Amino acid sequence: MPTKTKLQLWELRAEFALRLATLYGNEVPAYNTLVDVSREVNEDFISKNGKEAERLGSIQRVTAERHGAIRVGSAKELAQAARLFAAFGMYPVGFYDLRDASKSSVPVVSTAFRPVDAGELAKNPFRVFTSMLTHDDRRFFDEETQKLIESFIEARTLFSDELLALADKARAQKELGLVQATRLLDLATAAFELSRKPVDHDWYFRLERISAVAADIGGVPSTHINHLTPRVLDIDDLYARMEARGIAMIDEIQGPPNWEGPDVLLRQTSFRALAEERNFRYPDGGIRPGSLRVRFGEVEQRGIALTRHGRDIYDRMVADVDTRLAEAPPGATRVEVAEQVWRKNLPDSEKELALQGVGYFTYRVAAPRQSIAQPSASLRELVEAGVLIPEPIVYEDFLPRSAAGIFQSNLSDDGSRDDEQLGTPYDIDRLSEVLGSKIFDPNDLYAAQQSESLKEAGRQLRITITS
Ligand code: OOG
Ligand code: NI
Repeated sequence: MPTKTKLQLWELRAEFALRLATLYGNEVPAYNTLVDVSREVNEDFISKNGKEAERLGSIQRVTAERHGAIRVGSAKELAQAARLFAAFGMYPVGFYDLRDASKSSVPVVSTAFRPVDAGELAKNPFRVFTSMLTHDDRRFFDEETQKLIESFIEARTLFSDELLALADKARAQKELGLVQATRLLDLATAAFELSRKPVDHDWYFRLERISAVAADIGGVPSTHINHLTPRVLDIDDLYARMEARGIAMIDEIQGPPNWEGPDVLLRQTSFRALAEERNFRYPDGGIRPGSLRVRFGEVEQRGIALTRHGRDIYDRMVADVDTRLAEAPPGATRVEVAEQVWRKNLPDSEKELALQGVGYFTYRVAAPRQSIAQPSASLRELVEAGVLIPEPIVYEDFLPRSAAGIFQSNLSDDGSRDDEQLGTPYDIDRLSEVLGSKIFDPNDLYAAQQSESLKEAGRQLRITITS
């Protein structure tokens, strides 16, 4: 904890991330192993690759970088979570519909709370993937179950009035005095601690038959961190080292394959949920111990953010990989098929990723004004002449299909869903209403950062940069 009289939002955020890591490491010791191995992977990567290794984030940032995942049960709880995260300078970005992204029963819609500007991200990029149970979705819950979930959720308090009031104060003042900051951090961290209260056995397993995710949200008296994810610079290396330590990982790394071209978007993998002891209350009133497998360990490797055009290419490649894999001879793996599809569709250099408008970049002026004679020049001319240097913008968000894969790989069975029923429609606007504040579109944030840097380069060079 910094010993200052006042803490800025980013300092509160950094401290919040540290405290959650301590809490989670005490609850799930395997997390500490994952962090140790991640540190080894990053140190080795840096010593092998030098300065280049820091292209997608300084080593300080990457070492401190984590994302958490939490799950809440209602619109009210989500709106309160938004107030809480705002105290740490974390705002909702992106909309993910996991109901459609998975075959099994994952009845949630999600957003991620994170810093939105580059300076804040560089100071501390902590983000929390936050999912809300869609208890009104008839594909999963009949009317009776919906009502029961609603009254169960309504009767609990995740975030106290004192906590929310302190959070509102931090947001309004953009800082908090040390005493109140300490109180805010104590209360906020405790809100994500695994509850020791007994779990109602029959209610929990009634929900689990529909969806293990629904049971984890609506079957217990409070919320908790589901996982906390460190970032590595080489996820293939991490995967191999974890297996070598005898830790069973999920079958594959989600997201883009390992290939010779630039890393884009996000690659993730996880180890399976571990059994944790919980107390259950049975209908006879007795309380007896049992175990649940809900929380797991995940790790991520981040790449370059893709433009809308780049994202279309990515989505088409994912579909293409599925089709080819279905037609491939037995034994072919997704990763092998994906490598071929990627080589065919994606530029294999950062420069082309930038110039073909596939990835987001900022542009640094490298040569003096005298080197350009004309009043306007194209971006390609300027980059090829070495006047402007493209620097990648890192992807700060998530991927719905990978998220669904992560949820799914940790379910012991698929649960149940009735696709004949009509789902409750959710999109970024509806979830913004639920939240009480506008959810940022990640594309808008990246595009603004890119165009701002081009404008600045144009000013410095005193020319018009054409696309
Ligand atoms: C969230 C799963 C999604 C990710 O990294 O894509 C996620 C959850 O399990 O609650 O964390
Ligand atoms: Ni995650």
